[in-house]
Amino acid sequence: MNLDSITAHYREHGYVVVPDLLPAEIVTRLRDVTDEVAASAEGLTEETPVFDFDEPDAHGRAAIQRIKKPHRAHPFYAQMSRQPEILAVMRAIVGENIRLSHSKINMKAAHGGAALEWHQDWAFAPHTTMDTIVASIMIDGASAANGAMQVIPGSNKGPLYDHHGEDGFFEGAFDLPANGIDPASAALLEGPAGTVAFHHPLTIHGSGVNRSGDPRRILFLECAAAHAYPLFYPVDWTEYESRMICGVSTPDIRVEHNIVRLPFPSRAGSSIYKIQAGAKARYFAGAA
Ligand SMILES: O=C(O)CCC(=O)C(=O)O
Repeated sequence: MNLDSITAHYREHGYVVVPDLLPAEIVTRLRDVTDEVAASAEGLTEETPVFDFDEPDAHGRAAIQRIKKPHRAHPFYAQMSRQPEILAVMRAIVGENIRLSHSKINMKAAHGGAALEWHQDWAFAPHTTMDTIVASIMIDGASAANGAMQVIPGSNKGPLYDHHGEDGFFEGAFDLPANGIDPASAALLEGPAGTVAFHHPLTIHGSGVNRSGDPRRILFLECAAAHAYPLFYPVDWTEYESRMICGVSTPDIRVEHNIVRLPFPSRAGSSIYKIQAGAKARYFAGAA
């Protein structure tokens, strides 16, 4: 796929899947570094600043659910956020000046892993403009069997759906059929290891549990144009500046007229897994 067809697909459908974007040696290194970082969690079951875990099994062993902020956990992940092939796509979509907002690796262990219910990232992370984008880098091949992400094509055109429960608390998920959306219309973001998918902040997405015998690990790089200021967390300017990954920073922000509904009040902090634990909408978990 060339850059024009990548951006055209993204703009029309709210996502694009690009196989073979990354050099083979980078894909191998990504898998090796992730194995190495994951090995450092051996024997742990309780949350640490780097790891979240699934519920322990009958033997008291807990699989890693998430590596938090991997760009801080290993320099290779920081390097990944500046990978030229990924930046080329993001620059074509959100502009030349880009900041890493957040990174994470969601792990779905073989025969397990947590489902993530349908949601839009804009409900969690509104900015002053919608010039934000997420790159999902498949560390392992992703398929229907191992809980690949699914997206609703065209949902990037809006609207923003209500991710709050009846009691007014943020639940980080919503019910598709109740909002007239057929989950069967979803597209699967599948591909071999090294495939990179990009999605828009309004694109509805989610994923099921891993029914296969192999892990499903995805590195997510959540990025924003330097002119898009986050509306949902306090900024430490020095730390904020340290996350510039392309071009130059600016204190001049742009403001667009977009619907913003802050992810508050919240009972569960910032982890989507914990936030969705209280959600009524249970499409993927219900299907497990
Ligand atoms: O890991 C996945 O399949 C989906 C991740 C996601 O949507 C999230 O963490 O916000």
